[in-house]
Amino acid sequence: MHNEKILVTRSSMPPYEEYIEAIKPLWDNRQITNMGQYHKELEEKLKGYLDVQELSLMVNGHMALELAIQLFDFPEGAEVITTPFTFISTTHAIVRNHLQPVFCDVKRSDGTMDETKIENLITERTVAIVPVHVYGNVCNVDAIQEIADKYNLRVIYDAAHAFGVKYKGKGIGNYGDASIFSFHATKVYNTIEGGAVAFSEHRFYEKLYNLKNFGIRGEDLVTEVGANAKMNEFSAIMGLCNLKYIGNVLEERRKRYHFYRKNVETIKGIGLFEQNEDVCSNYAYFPVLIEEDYCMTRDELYDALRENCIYARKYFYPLTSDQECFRNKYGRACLEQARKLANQILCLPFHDEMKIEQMVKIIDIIK
Ligand code: T4K
Repeated sequence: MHNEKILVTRSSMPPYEEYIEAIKPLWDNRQITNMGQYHKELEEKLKGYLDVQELSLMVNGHMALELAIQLFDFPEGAEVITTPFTFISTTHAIVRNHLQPVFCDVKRSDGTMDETKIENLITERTVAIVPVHVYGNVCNVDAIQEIADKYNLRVIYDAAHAFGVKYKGKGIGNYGDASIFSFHATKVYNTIEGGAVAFSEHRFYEKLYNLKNFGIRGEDLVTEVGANAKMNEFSAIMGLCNLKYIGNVLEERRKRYHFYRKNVETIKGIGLFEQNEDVCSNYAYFPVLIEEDYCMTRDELYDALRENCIYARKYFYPLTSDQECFRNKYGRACLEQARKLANQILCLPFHDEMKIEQMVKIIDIIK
């Protein structure tokens, strides 16, 4: 235990024999990709689990976001209001669609986009809002929709962290025009690599099908310019297997989350995000804020943990707007709160199989 590495997360996997048994048929029929039987089955099952009307599986969360944005045929150079306090994928997806990100500040309470600062950023070139349910914390979806309706904007949620989250009893993928999920190995639920777009307008299903499969509609027919973003059958089967255990995974996470919370919330200088009563959480991450009155800086604590083989991560520092590829390009608005959070944030190791001794060790070091 002394020198055991404790990483920020650990992939959930089904029992080995179960997965091996489940992939056996692939050796008979040899259809291992291109929307096979398991792809279809997983799409149906996830629609049910996530409580959404429509869902299109993707090769990963990033392509899900890129293609979800592409769905709307926004004019080149149009502006999209988004958050810089996120994984770089969110901003890349906007820029790779030839759109301009306009960064909005976030809230101290939960790290999501500050809805009171959106309207000031709207110009006649604004076409959409891309907020992020960061750590599974739900954005103020009602206020954001109101603004979108007032200015005729699309809302595309990056719900990469929000698998299984419910808001006011409804699946989180029901809000906005579309939401994307990530099923990456590091997420609450994984298909090794994978993702999905959830939406309610059925016509988007056909369009996303084209976008993820080269626009091919028949052996001799290509109707649209598309990418290749299909989920393969090995991933789909991993998804089907993992889905059987998701209830247990979430319960184990819930217990560990409350154990951490109870033990760190009383430590001077350690801040936590607020919990929202309307949200049924998936306990995706355990982020803490290392505030001014803590006995050392965030980076010093990060180093102290590493010296003990504990690999906490600075998700999300630096702000995407401060990354080398975007710096001085799109900045305008004041990002005071976002920058403060980025400098204070630390995600502690957290997953469904974490041992209580590992958590105690981490808590003791922080204390
Ligand atoms: N939007 C948001 C808000 C996102 O956070 C993400 C992804 C996306 C969009 C895009 O979705 P995807 O295209 O990725 O589906 C990780 C993930 O690669 C990335 O999915 C995730 N967000 C981001 C926040 O974190 P890294 O570079 O920190 O991963 P890495 O390799 O350092 O892994 C961290 C720890 O996880 C390891 O120390 C051990 C554990 N791990 C990792 C892998 C790869 C496992 O247990 N199994 C594994 O296979 O990016």
